[in-house]
Amino acid sequence: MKPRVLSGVQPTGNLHIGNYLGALRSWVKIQHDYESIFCIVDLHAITVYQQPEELRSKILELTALFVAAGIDPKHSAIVAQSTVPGHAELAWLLTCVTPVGWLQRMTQYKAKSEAQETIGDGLLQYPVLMAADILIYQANCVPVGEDQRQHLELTRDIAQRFNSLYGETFVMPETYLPAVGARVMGLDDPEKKMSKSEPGAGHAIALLDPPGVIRKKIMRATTDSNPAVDFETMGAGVKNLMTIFQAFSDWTDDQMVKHFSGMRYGDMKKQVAEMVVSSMEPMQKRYHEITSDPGYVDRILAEGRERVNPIASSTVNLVKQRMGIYTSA
Ligand code: AQP
Repeated sequence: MKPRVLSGVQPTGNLHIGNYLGALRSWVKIQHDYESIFCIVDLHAITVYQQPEELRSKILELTALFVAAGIDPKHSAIVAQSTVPGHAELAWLLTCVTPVGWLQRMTQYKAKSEAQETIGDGLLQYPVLMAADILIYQANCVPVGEDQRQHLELTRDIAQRFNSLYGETFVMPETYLPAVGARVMGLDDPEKKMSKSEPGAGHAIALLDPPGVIRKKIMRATTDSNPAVDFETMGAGVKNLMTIFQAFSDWTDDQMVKHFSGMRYGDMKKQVAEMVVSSMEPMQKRYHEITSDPGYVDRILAEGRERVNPIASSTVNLVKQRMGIYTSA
């Protein structure tokens, strides 16, 4: 039996090249080495208010983007998290073994709660739900971007605590980070992670941005006061553009240094833009083909649910038995 891989993305805002290089591309690369489950984590999305109609359409858009990016729905289950009731159920069971101090220490909680007038409890519980997403499938491997590393460590802590209280139950999941592109920074502010929820037209490159928009965003990206690329002294903005190029091209460090050293920023940006545009084009074409069949995405989500729901139910049952909760025969 193949080991299992699990990961997810929130259906919020527009999926960007950071989400792609940090997560989605790894999924595509490794999916056939594993029994693969990829989730649209809509229960996570509502930890911050989402306009309901928009959320509904983002779930469908994201499913189509998974397939357009190369997830093979015949092999990999694509699942809307809320359609498998076990995720929320297991999250509650795990909440009961999770000290609140562990959750308050999470950097994403601190950052996201700062931006809210009133902090919903869901924002604090977010990493417990994420632990449930992973542990419910006994996933061995979780490919994510760097920003999720802390949540993965917490998942292992929760699993270990449960196992020590109630006996060996959960598999310990391993974090999988891409070698290049695990943390893509904002084009307008390279000190900040590229993020869907960050305002600013020049911040992120969305996967569905037309070529002209991609070019414009990259040409306006923040650099530094040097005139040309110098790998010894480059600032965060130039480094980020080099990371983006390298991640899309799969070039080695040596190739990057040979090709770009001394290149003026204007010329370098043009090459980065063309690399991104040509990488996005096939995905965008496929996305438009997929969305021209109105029932396709719904069928994929229904099939995904069918495939994973029995695994989820069996884990929830096991956890209930271990905890002593009543389970019908
Ligand atoms: N800038 C990034 N670089 C590399 N990987 C990234 N990821 C997110 N931003 C970057 C990875 O994308 C996956 C899905 O992320 P998510 O939607 O679950 O939420 P997030 O991590 O909070 O991503 P965003 O874009 O910042 O969304 P919002 O603004 O809605 O919170 C994860 O594997 C993540 O590591």
